[in-house]
Amino acid sequence: MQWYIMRRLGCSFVLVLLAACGPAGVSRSPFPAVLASATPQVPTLTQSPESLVLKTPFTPLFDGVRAMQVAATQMQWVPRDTGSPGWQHTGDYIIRQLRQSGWQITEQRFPYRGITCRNILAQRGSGPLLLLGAHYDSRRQADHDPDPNKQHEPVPAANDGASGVAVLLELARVVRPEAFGRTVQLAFLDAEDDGDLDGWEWTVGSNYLATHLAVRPVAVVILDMIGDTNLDVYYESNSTPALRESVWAAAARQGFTQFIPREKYGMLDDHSPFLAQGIPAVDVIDFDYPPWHTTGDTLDKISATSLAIVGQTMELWLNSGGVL
Ligand code: 1BN
Ligand code: ZN
Repeated sequence: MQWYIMRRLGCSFVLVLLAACGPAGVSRSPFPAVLASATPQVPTLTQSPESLVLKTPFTPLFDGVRAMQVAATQMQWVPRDTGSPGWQHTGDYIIRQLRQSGWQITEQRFPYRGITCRNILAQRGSGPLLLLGAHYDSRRQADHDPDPNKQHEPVPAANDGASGVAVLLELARVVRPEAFGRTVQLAFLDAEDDGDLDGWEWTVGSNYLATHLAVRPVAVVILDMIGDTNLDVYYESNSTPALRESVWAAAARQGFTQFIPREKYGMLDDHSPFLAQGIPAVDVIDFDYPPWHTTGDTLDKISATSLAIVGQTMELWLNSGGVL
């Protein structure tokens, strides 16, 4: 926490430099630079975490169309609740993609109610640890479905599951932590979403990770339900204020008005176990999503543009060392 606040104060001049740089990239979406950058360019940074300065205008590499393909790939496996064949396929797919992108992978297996759960951790870089997480399991029952006959069917989980994984895997493809003096860990969290079903708890995987940390992160960012075609991401009220301000500032820097710096909801989610350990954590979640925990949480409800807005925000935040 102390490290984080010191960096925020010490690097506030970075904001001034960044503010001088205009948005870059071309796409046919209504949002400039959102879907894919026409001229990929890795930002040049000084190597020292003490003096992280973007020397070139920030041109995002994150490609929303690719992220959408990652979401679509997961949707061939429904359901993906912990222990199911679709969950196994999804975990194995995540590992293959991370290997291809050159990340070091650790599988964290642990028992819960007779099932062996699996968190998948990918790491790169050196220096203070920034952890980005998303759950890859899906809810096994659509208990919020308006049709009582469908409430025992599984949630397809395009937004509430596949979207966060899609953004993390596309970030894995484009982000190079070696260039900005940070260790980045991408955490694909298990068993978040079967809470209150047959006595299951929420956030089982993140709870395990937060209580079995090899290295304590300086900041944790959770991405959940961030693919909604109608994206509006408000401050989540339990999240660490300085950290959420820095993420929303990265969005504002790119002109993404879908990040709204006002509190709307507060909830238990995968950031909660880290907060309980005293680790700064933020939940990036758009909870205004009518198909939440229904059979209607399907691929047509999410968009490449929304994935790109969140992905490019996290890309800039990471490239700025998590201090924007
Ligand atoms: C988020 C997405 N959550 C579940 N799916 C966390 C949550 C749990 C939010 C209970 C509200 C109530
Ligand atoms: Zn859910």
